[in-house]
Amino acid sequence: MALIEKEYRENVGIITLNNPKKKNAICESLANELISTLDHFLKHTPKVVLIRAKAGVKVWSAGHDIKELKGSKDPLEYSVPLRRLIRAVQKYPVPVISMIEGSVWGGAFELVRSTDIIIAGSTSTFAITPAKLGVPYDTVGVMNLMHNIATPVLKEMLFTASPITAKRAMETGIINYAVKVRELEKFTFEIIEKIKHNAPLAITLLKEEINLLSSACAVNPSEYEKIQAGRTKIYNSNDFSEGIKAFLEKRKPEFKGN
Ligand code: YXS
Repeated sequence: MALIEKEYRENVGIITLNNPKKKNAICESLANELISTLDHFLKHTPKVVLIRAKAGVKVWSAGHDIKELKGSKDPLEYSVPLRRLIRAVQKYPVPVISMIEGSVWGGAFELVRSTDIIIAGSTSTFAITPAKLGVPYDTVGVMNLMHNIATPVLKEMLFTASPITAKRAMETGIINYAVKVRELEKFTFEIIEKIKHNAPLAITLLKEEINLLSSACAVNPSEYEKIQAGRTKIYNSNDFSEGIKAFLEKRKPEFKGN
């Protein structure tokens, strides 16, 4: 069964997440379907791509498919589906807009943050949850999250793993707009119309420049290796396995710091 619906109309590619059974969790097949649909749309030279969920959902996406997380395996290394999907969005030659209804969790929050413009219904919420599951988030992911989120706000989101409202997200620059849910679709397509009538070559270059310059950062290699060694320890830790197990057993995790 297709985990997404795709539509192409008037130079806009529209991708609708459609895996309600798993609250649109980003499993390998959903990530692969999203990537191949992005590629497919390129054949029509789209001006904009929109990623959305079905109208009325309570959960836009529950984040990485926890059932695909395994203890003693790096959950976020370069080639995992979520990493490939986020790179595909960041390198996509036209603006990718995320239209949000419902709650956004974990890796789906990073996916949304990797899109270029984020328009949410006012009742949406956003949470980033490695601390809830004991996941050793990777440096690329942390960098993607850091883009223009004030450090104290990002630390609060990461350390508490609690959702923040669309209003707070807009006030802190995490998203572009929080609008009434009944106006969300109309408002989003008004923004899309404005982009569609501007110069595509200039927009493609601007997106590439912004993404390149905002991810430019010098890291001392030994410091980088130190972080990777720390990550290896964590994804081999009892806490990481406990985080996954607790979710699957529908109970609160008991982290012991080992
Ligand atoms: O019990 P069944 O088989 O019906 O399945 C349940 C859930 O297990 C399943 N489900 C998921 N399966 C895999 N991965 C997920 N992320 C996931 N989320 C949900 O969907 C079925 C319905 O879920 P249920 O009963 O909990 O629905 P609900 O409406 O009561 O609650 C919706 C949520 C989203 C509040 C709840 O499902 C939830 O808290 N999900 C986990 C959200 C989360 O922590 N996501 C982070 C995933 S890990 C990740 O993205 C990164 C690696 S990190 O952790 O680093 O950020």
